[in-house]
Amino acid sequence: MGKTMCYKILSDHLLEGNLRAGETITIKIDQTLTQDATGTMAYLQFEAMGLDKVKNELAVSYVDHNTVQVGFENFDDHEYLRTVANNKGVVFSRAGNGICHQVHLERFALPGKTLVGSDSHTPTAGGVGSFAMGAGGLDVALAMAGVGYTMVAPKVVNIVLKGKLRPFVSAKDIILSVLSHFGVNGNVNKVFEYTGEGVKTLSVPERATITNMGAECGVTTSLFPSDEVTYSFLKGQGREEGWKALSADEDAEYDDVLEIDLSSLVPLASCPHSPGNIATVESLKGMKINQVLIGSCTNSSYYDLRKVAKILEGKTIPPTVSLGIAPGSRAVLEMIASDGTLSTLLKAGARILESACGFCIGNHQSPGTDGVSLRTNNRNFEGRSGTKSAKVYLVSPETAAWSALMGEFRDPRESQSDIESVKYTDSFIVDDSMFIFPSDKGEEIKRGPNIGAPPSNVPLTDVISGSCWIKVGDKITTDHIMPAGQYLKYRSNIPRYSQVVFLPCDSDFASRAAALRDKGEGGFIVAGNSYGQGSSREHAAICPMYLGVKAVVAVSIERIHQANLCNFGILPLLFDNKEDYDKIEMGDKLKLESTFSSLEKGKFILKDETKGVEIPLTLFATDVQKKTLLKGGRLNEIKEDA
Ligand code: MIC
Ligand code: SF4
Repeated sequence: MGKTMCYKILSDHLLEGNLRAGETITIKIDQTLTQDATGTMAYLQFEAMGLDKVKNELAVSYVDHNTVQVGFENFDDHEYLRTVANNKGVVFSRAGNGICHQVHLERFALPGKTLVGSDSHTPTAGGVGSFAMGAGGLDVALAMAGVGYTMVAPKVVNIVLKGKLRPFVSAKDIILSVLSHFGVNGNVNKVFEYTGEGVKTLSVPERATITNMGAECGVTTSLFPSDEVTYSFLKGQGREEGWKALSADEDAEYDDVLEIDLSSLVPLASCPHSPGNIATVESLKGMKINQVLIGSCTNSSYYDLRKVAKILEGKTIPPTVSLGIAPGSRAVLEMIASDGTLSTLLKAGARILESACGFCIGNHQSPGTDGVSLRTNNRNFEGRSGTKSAKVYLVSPETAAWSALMGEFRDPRESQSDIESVKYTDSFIVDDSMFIFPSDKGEEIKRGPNIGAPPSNVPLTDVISGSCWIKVGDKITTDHIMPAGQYLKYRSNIPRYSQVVFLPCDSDFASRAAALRDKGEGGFIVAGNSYGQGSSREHAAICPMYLGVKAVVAVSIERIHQANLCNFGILPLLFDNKEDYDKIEMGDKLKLESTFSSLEKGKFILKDETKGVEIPLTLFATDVQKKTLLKGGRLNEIKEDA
């Protein structure tokens, strides 16, 4: 039987375990990436491991999330990141150089390499055939220390692309159609592998838009084959020596197959408040809009912006619309500046934003009250934009540009622009001057007052008594658990950041939890389906841990968040019977007994002493993670091993 591309790369990197779907395996990690909002914790944790230098092939630290810099905190973080990178042998990408995933794709990602990044959109690099996964900062720190990455061998879903996209329909519409099929949950431990004749009609940036947003389905990663299109892209970047052909065998067997006829696709949109709420743009036609934002790691390439400029050319946006455009990297900005595209965008009334995450993470450009915002990024969770009452729709750059001109939701196929005259090109400006490559003389590490040590947990106790501190519903994202935007600057200051745990759901949570913790109670979070979807931020585990949360009891938990819970010693427990979710109420007295033997068996009984019921639960953890949970988290294990 032939092999999938996924299993070819995994078997090349296998360190331990049986390479069969569902088994726990450990693989060698070639490359790592971090960004500033998760990077400070990752490097503090790396420092705690006591190593002089990183041990993996390539480690890159990007500054792209916290570049608004209100107050001293972000600049201090950047200085810490710059100096620790220099000291530990990490390549540093300075603020202004661009968004980690766009820049990594341009300058470092390679077919057949493994990459883990402390950001959930790391699978963007799958656009060139890299096996790239998002992970918590601690897992990335371990990969930098040369420790293999332990994961569940995935099921592989084959997405067969047929035909060719029609004008004004683009890669974003492909991934939105994948999302409409698979949804935002139920895809844990799966990999999407794209094959079929349609693949060769897509450029690398288009492929990367698709692999980027596989993260919204919750898959481990997404992969495109490495072919002549990949070669030409890497050649344009001056990196063709890293190319190799890589694809699935003709007779590879897959766990599931979805066929998409590209020529039948139409412009689509993700409606509020989930990337999985898909509608056709045609069905939204006429809805008035206030804001259009083009950019983010999903759709900010040179090709994207040239298509946008073609639609805007010679026209001006109406006074009721604010249009912001953030090129994905400094190289993209340089290219649009040198060929006249930038001036077309400016003449159309666009506000040019920094090459950074910015609006996507709610760092700026919050919409007005009840505003309708069309964006080309990948997440539209309620409140993520910084305005709770706003409605954010995710669309392609073509839909965004045409709607910006019309002042309302409109299908870009109505536009008369000669979009087909915009040809994709692999001729890029390459300029590495905003990278700092590590030198032999390690610089002294600078730490501002906002940077505290990562806290660790206490080891597991045999009895956990406490109560249900919060009960939440389905699809609780890490943005609900740990809001970003204006609070991002506290990422390196856990006591301060912990004050906003669950703020969007329950503004009293943090103070109530801290008071109960101080009385010696243990905290239980009770949740529905797909708890912890979205980002890789380990703060969604660290801060609840800091407040005294001991267990999450849920119907289901997403992959990266489950790993983060284990890394910080919080038990991830799943209801054996979904209906038991209804039995527990907030404030109920809860108890777990004989946790040591329960951990061993993977089966727990939760006593709800208020209701007088016993609820059977299954531990969602591998054997390796069970050991971590017993010690109260990975940091304790590391300290013991040292
Ligand atoms: C996101 O898009 O949600 C983020 C911000 O990039 C996160 C990382 C973080 O919270 O710092 C992610 O995707 O992992
Ligand atoms: Fe940055 Fe947004 Fe991409 Fe996250 S999704 S890395 S915040 S651009």
